[in-house]
Amino acid sequence: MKKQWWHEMTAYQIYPKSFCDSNGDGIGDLPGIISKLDYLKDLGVDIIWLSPIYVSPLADQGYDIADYRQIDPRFGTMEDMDRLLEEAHKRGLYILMDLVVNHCSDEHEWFKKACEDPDGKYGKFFYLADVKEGEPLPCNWRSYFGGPVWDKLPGHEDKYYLHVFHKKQPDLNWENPDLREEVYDMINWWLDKGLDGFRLDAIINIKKALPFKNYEPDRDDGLCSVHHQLHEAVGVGHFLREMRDRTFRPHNALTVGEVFNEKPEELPDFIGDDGYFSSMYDFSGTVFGQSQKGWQAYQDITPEDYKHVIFKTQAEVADIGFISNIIENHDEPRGVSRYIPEGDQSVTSKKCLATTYFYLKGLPWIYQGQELGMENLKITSIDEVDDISSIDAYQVALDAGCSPKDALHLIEKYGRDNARTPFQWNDKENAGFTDGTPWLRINPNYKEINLAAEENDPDSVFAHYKKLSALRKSDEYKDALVYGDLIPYLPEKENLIAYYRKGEDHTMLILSNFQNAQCLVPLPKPVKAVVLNNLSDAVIQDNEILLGGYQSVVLELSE
Ligand code: TEU
Ligand code: CA
Repeated sequence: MKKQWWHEMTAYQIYPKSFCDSNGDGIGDLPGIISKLDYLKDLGVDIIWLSPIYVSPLADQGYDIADYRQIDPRFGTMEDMDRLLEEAHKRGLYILMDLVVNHCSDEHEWFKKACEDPDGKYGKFFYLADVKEGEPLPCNWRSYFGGPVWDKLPGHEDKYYLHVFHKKQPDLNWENPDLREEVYDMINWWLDKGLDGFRLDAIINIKKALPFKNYEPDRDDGLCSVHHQLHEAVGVGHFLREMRDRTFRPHNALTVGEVFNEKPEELPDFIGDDGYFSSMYDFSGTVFGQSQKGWQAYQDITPEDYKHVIFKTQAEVADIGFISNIIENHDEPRGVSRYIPEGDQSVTSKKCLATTYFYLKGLPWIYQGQELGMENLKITSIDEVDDISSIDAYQVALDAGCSPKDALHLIEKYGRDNARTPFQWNDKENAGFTDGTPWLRINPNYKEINLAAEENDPDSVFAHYKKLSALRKSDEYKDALVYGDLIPYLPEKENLIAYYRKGEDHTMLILSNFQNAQCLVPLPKPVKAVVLNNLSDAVIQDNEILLGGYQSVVLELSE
């Protein structure tokens, strides 16, 4: 793997709607983000990805774009965006936007024109099909947000359009070179403006298995998961390579793909030195335990499972490329609520999880609020839920026989609102996020979990994230913590997640005890230094270390 300019950096995801509201309308915005750039710099962040801020009806919170070249007024203006780029670059920060080009909004002018003239130029930007009354749909795929992927084209009784996500997110037809040209043009327009790169939304979906056909239904609705066709679709690489060569590569842009279903043998194509993207996320922890049947069939992830999946990815990626490591994002529950067994969430266990994933080989990502140890949200009624995928999953769970109480509990565990509640800046009204009424309610735990409380506390989760980032990029340890090989240590020892990072000059051993009980761990070599510790003591004796509950240490070993 060739070294890249961003390998030593720390990346951060902002969900703009919930980050910082500057004008009291209850919605986070670009001026709010600009006002927090110094905060991010102080945390140790170098790269910022903004979830979508383009003009959008917000049917899927901005992942339904009506105009790719305008900022939604709720988020600010193009002048704000230009100022954000300028202020970020002044501070040595890089900005990535979200590239959502599997689909657009049904309120995009392309789609409106397609409705006006399905046989014209813009009709061919989408997947349209003639279906007469009583005839079957072209295929029985189930949209990611529930229901068939086909809906009636507005204004036409016998025409349907494809949407693998929400019905307000019509899929763009990447088989059409005219559509691809429009997309490349738009990407170059942003990169020419000075944008540093993109996170590529749902990008694997741009290639469909054609012609459309039915697969074996996997629920009583007679539909099947989109995954069946994704598995069969061949040739996405052609589109991805073309897009890279026409846009990202000439601009030396940083790109991070959202890819869920890669096969290990495809990793070099995706993130090798000549890969389609700079990096892509490791979702192996995210997808663990999922089921096509719905959330009621999901299985929890234990520390042992977590260890298994992260080490598997690390072994597969090895030196092929640089994976992006996460514990949460705007689609997932809070990492501390997911990966730490229920009831064990504490400042210590949160730091333990943080250390564990942060020093995996790859680019560490922090999702807003993660650095405070923000947790999942409690729900008392389905009416409190905003997330469209949770609303669908709730119904699916009820249909499968769950009680309303159990179905709500599933949403508390897996729903997307968990990560979308506003950032907890302080313990004042609305957690300091807004002077108005927040668009989504604040997690009531903001009185305890908030930046103001953590900022000057050397033992806070926040302080720990600062240390994690600083240590990783320090001149002293980056040879090991950024570039060093990752080798699992005692992988069979239950509830211990341990690995070496072996650099040219340093050998580090990262040990994390994922349980409340103590754990005695043999040390392979004498310890030269304890460089990070989430407890005040490290009990080392006779080539052994006695780790306390959820203790996590970074040790430098003697050569
Ligand atoms: O997510 C892609 C994706 O596959 C999601 O459907 C994911 O499985 C789901 O959110 C889990 O509940 C991306 C975005 O990250 C997501 O926010 C968007 O809703 C989606 O694409 C459509 O653009
Ligand atoms: Ca606002």
